[in-house]
Amino acid sequence: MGQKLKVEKVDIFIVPMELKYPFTTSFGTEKKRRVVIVSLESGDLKGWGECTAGEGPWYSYETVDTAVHIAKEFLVPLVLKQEFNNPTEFYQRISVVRGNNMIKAAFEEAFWDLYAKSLGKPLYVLLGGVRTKIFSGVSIGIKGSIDELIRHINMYLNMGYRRIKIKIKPGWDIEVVRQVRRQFPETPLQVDANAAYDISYITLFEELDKYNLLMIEQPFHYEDLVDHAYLQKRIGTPICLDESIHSIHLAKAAIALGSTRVINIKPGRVGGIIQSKEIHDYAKERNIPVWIGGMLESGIGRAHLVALATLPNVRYPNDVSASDRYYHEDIVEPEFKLNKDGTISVPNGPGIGVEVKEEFIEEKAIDIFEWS
Ligand code: OSB
Ligand code: MG
Repeated sequence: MGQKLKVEKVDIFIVPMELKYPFTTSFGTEKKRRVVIVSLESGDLKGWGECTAGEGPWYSYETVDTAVHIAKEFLVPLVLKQEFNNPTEFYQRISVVRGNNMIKAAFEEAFWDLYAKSLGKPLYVLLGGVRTKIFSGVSIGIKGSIDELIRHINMYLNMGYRRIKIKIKPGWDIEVVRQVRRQFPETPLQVDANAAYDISYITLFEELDKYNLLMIEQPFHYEDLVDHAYLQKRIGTPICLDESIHSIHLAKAAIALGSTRVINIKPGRVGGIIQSKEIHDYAKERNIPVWIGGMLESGIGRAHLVALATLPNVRYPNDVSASDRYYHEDIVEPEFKLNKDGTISVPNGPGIGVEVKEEFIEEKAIDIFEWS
């Protein structure tokens, strides 16, 4: 068995990363992310995690700056110089902080990487992963025109992606889906509303139900489990909740109410890998398939997503695309690449299994905080 790991040093890097294409959802456009990278050191080992908070409180209330504040004032003092036998002990220690899941997830991810490296094992093996390649889909933002969207879909299908997700919002929905379906009648296709609608749009969803979509992601407000359940009774297309599911508790409520038939699991949103796994396991027992969502992560967050996507109840393609779908240059080596069969291979080295380009990060970082 492993030995206790003492967190001897914590580093936080704020790394600006420019997306290749602006990413527009019903709540706004992202072009540049300030990525918050957390590294934990013990002896000669280093573990890495990534915070998925955005610039503004749109997808979630967390932002880059609130994440850094919670890290500095609360999380670092809880873990620095402390010893942990395993990730569960680490998770319990930081659980005294309510909410703020994205920055807690970054710390827990870093500890998992450290722990897996201390055992010399790949992270996905420790998590109970069952596959060495994961199915990769692509999530495409709202574009200036339907023609432009169709060009992007063609580009990604030609690269080998096997599932397309498009964003919808009022005024960019039924006509878009109609034209995309006409061009791509057989392509596995799903839509994501990022909570832009309410129950008054029920006839629009009954109409969308006719387009053989894999699922409809988060149509309504993130707190509205009841209306999602009502909608799910009226349509055959599975509803998949994203924003609504912040924890195992909400996953239980949504499943019990019939608000969701599929769950998008994002470690940042649910507060880490342990919570992700707990939701995965609970859904598995109830025959609710899951898949792993993304938040435009750099290679560090991506590596954790890839490890989670190896779990057995991940039964749809994931929003985990190759590094070059997002960024000109990633911060890990090798970068994540798409195989010809639309999969991404799971790295087999210890921990996250990819090398972090530390010099590159130090050069690019606009802020670095260190504690030891
Ligand atoms: O709702 O899934 C979402 C990106 C930012 C915020 C919310 C979402 C997304 C995506 C991108 O859809 C998925 C990816 O990382 O490829
Ligand atoms: Mg979503």
